[in-house]
Amino acid sequence: MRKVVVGGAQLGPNQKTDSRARIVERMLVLLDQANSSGCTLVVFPELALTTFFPRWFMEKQSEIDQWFEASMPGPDTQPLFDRARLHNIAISFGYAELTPDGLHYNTSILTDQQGNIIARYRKIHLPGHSEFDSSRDFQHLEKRYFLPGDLGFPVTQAMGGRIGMCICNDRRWPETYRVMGLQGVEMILLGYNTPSFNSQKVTEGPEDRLFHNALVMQSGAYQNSSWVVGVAKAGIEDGFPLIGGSMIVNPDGRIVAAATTEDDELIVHDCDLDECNFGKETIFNFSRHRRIEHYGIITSQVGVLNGGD
Ligand code: CDV
Repeated sequence: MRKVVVGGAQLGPNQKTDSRARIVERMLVLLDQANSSGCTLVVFPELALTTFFPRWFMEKQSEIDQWFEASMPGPDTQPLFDRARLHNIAISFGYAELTPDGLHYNTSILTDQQGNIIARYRKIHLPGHSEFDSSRDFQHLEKRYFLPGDLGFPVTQAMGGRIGMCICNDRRWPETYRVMGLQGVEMILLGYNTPSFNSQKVTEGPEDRLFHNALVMQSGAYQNSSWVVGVAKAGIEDGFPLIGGSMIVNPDGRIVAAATTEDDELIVHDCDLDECNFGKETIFNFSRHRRIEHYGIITSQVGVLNGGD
């Protein structure tokens, strides 16, 4: 048995006017709760430290950069690392990263239980658009503010197993899970900020969004025989609703813990990484069953080619 007691630390909304310090205080409360529940790993959402600022159109780089962290930890985030170390809890959270070279990424990090950053992931599937779109009720300007991640989908030896990360829209793409699956991933940490409505299709509301959320995480877990820890930033942020639906999914694709609110809420499950073994050795034994001679177009072709012949 390789046990990791995982806390999924869903955050309620962060408003534009909330300071980093105030948001970190709420994260510390969740960390303390996680400690009381015996957690050894706590996962926070995408862009945990700020509002989901890509919903706003900005032109001035100085205005954009105020949402980014130039150092991690920085003065506002150091208390998170200190509290996690005190509790002997590894943490993972998302934030907007400004590198020393001036590059902008939508990033997640993972620490060890001593508060050292041991893995970093930069979001690869950036949804949305790069220019103001007057047809939308709200913007989704990730393509404007972030570069696509340049680190691939790394899987790291941590917590006695193989841990990977991805961010929000990545969870909708089977390639995300499979690239980590091929590195033997046993637990995927995944934060998200998902608007409750599709700004381009008014009929797609929260019920559909929650359904798709569960569908992709459950299938990704099952098809790669890996735990998936999906954690939302939820609730009404800057007047725009985000879904909750945080969940922990086991390697069989079943939801074993689920959030019930759209607020700060901790979900906990005692995960045994050895539960990944059965699927990886049988139906999803990749080395026995994959037929890569037929998969070439997955990496040589981006869009759909007409005809297919
Ligand atoms: N933050 C995200 O990546 N959100 C997307 C929205 C645009 C649908 C998501 O896939 O949830």
